[in-house]
Amino acid sequence: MLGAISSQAAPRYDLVRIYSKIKATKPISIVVPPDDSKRQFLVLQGGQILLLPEDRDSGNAKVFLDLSDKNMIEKDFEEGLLGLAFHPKFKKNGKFYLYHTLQNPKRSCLVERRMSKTDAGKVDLKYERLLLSIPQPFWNHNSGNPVFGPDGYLYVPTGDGGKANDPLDLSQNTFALHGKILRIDVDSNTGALPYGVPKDNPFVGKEGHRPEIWALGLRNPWCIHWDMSSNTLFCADVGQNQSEEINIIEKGGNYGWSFREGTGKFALKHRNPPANAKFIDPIYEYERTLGLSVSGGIVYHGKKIPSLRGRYLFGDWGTGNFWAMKYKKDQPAVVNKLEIGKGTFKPVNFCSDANGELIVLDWKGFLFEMQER
Ligand SMILES: [Ca+2]
Ligand SMILES: [Ca+2]
Repeated sequence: MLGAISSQAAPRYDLVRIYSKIKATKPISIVVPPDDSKRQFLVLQGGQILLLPEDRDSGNAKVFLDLSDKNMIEKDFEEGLLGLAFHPKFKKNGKFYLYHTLQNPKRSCLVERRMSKTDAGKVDLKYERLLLSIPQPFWNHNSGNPVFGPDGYLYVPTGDGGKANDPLDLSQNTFALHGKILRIDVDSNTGALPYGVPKDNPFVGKEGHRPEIWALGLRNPWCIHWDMSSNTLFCADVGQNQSEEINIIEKGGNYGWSFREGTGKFALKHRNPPANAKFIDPIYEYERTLGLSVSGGIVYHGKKIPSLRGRYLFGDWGTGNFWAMKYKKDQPAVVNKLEIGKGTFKPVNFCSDANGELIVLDWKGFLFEMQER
């Protein structure tokens, strides 16, 4: 196993339920637009985006957008509304981006939407611009939660298409957009594409490569996070049956799937990588004794939990285990398992609220804040 487990006595924490009067069925993320409004949008996998009220005791969450009548879901475990990202200039242009699945044919889509120019606070329901439509051979591993980077480009993580064993070998296929992190410019157009390809993308002009690819060899990244203070792109990649991974994404990096799972050879596939293949190992991995599906998080920069400041927080959807990682470039990651008073718990995402404080989303429909005991 990579990364050291610290043996220091760790502080203890409690997860305290917030917004308990709001029905948060299968929450995916909480997103705060970059417009100083301090609004907090709760994305639900079933297709709704709710505007959380300022008062955490209120049950009055307005529906911002409702896509639940779209034919998004055949199998509700990994399909549905899987991401929302506000344009960095949202305040000016009102644009935001949704990532969701659609059926017949099964696909995952990145769509640009915008706010009404006449009806303040409402979405222009007539405007919809399709940027990406990625065919999905299977219902699972669609990835999600695209984010804008410090460069203003949109980073879109995609899964390997699904089923087990990456059966179509898509993650290493540089013609395919599956099993990748894509980097696109939503503000321009390259050729006939509805988006621009940044000229400094690593595979621009390279034969046999889609130029949108920023990194490859991923299985089902859930989730990616740009820590703007250290200019680092974190990526949790869900494993199959060997390892759950935390990766630092580098331009043009190959993260190994499905030749490898974690730092080891992916044992179920009898396929050897090309002799010149170079893979980037995760900075941390854990095995089945600790969990079975990693949920990546955020680097915490809030004020309420001093012991976690500057730490990357992540957890496991299967076991409810929860960790804080201290990471500095070129140094081994130090990971602490957090002692948390809780019952069964399925962390699906770790988000910042409008004040930069942590909100943990439980797939069972609960939102929590964390308090140091
Ligand atoms: Ca899929
Ligand atoms: Ca990997």
